[in-house]
Amino acid sequence: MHFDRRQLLVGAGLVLASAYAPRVFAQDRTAPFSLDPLPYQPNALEPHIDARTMELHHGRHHRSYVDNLNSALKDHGDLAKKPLHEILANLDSVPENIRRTVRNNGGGHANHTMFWQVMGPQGGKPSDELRQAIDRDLGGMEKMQERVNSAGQGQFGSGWVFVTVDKDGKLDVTTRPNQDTPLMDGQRVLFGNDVWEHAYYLQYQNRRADYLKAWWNVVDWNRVGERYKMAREGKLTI
Ligand code: MN3
Repeated sequence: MHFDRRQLLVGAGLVLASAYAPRVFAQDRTAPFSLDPLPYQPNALEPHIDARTMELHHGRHHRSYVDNLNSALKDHGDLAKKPLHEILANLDSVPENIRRTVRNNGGGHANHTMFWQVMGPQGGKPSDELRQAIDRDLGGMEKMQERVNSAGQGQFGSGWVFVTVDKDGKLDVTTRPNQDTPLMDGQRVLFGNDVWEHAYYLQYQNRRADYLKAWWNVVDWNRVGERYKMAREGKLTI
């Protein structure tokens, strides 16, 4: 049987489209928040991220952010009616006695919800639209990776490195300490990497640079592309 290149690409596209049926994003939920299951097996990202790290990171660390956030909000019915991105963008209006808890754990919930979504065992390639934005705003794939790696490496202590996207689709690279997120400044996160030691220490020990480099192997560009499209449509929240 003979296939030309175009037929092969169309065929591959169909397979990918079915494998990547839109996932329900935890976008606009309100409290009590819940921990969604990992969208793949804990060992799916090996050899780049080991299963034990994934189990602990998702099942213990992320779960504790969700539990702590819910318990902080449980006597604040007004806040509990707001979606997470709105709470995070208006931390000044969160009562002072729970503000730090909401900042740390609400940020942690938003950051990790994004994090699991943008990784996967089948990385794919950025969509044409996203690729053009990466070329235009970040100097291409290679330069973007260098910039993200170097920002992630330069984040002292715990934190995150993010690629943000604005409503015009413009991309930028930024970092935040702890569980802070650009959502707290009303921005949107296209994707990002967790540089807390809990994200890599079992496998990489203190070699954060090796983890940052290896992480690109598990970025799911199909998912990132979906998020880019949602951002352009004003539908991306967390
Ligand atoms: Mn983490």
